Amino acid sequence: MRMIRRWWLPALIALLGPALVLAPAPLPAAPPTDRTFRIEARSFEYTPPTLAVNPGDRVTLELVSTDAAHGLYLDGYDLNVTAVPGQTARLTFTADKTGSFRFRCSVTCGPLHPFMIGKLSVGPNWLLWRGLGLAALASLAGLSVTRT
Ligand SMILES: [Cu+2]
Repeated sequence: MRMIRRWWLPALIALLGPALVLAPAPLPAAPPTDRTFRIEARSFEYTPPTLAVNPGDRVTLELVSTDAAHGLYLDGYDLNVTAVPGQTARLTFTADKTGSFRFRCSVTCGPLHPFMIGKLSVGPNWLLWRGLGLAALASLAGLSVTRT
């Protein structure tokens, strides 16, 4: 068995790896707007469970509970709102942090309360795309040494 190295693959990996990690995320395409989401909370889920906004958007969450008192605590933004049945609770904030943020129920509402979670995405998920790019580079590195 003999190892054959393709000289250009390590060079390509050495160039693309840091570029993938260090390249700044492109500027958001859409200008910031006002967005309102009506979120229905019931034991033990949110509808819709995922929200997506653009960085800089002014976001209003209208939390409506259909059975018992529920809350919504937004990780990363450290915001909380609680809703009782029959009343709409509102929370307005500017989405000035990019990334993926969990929101979870902040009122102990029953046995599955810890699993009452949702997700807010602010901007595209660059971390995921960078991760996929690095994974592709890693498989390329695996191919750079070929047994013949
Ligand atoms: Cu709860």
